[in-house]
Amino acid sequence: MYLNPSTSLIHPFTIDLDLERGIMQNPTNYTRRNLSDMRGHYQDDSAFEKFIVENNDPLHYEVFETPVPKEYGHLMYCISTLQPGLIGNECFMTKGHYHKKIETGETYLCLRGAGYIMMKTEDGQCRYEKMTRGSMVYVPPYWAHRSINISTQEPLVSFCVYLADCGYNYGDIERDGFPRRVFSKNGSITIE
Ligand code: S6P
Ligand code: ZN
Repeated sequence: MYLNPSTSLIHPFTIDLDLERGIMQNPTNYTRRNLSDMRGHYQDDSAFEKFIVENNDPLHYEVFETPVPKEYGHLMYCISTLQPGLIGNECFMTKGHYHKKIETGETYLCLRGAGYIMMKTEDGQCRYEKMTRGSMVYVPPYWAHRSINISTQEPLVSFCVYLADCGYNYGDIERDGFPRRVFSKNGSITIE
């Protein structure tokens, strides 16, 4: 058997997903972001601070992972569950990131809810793709990506697959944001 020295040989395994609740049973890695972790990302800073105080810094989104070696050849996957709500009129969203290995892509399969994957490139292109149950969005290499929940009632639950050694670059999005934002005004969605 030929073994690539940069890829560990591990045993196959199975994990159970609760598709409705948007959780992974017994995840090894669990990331919880509260709304205060999103400081600087929403357009309306005063609505953001007011929401935190009035709602006691609520849960914003969660990521459940069962890790594999962070090495060339392995695939990582997660369930990402984004709460519904608005800051002012702006729909709840994740921070968003480029992959550190920017030449690596990702797939997002929507399990529940409704929203968008907002994407941009370093040379200023911006695109978005709609997410409803059963949509599988392909995020190609070089595109930063964030999830946006357009429901005010239901979480947006995604199942994502990406290269285990892709890494994260959050700093560029914290500095520059995305060119477009998603708002819900009197029940209609606008992308501005
Ligand atoms: C990882 C993938 C998702 C996000 C998750 C949270 O490559 O894109 O697991 O990490 O949806 O979003 P963010 O923007 O905080 O990483
Ligand atoms: Zn990613």
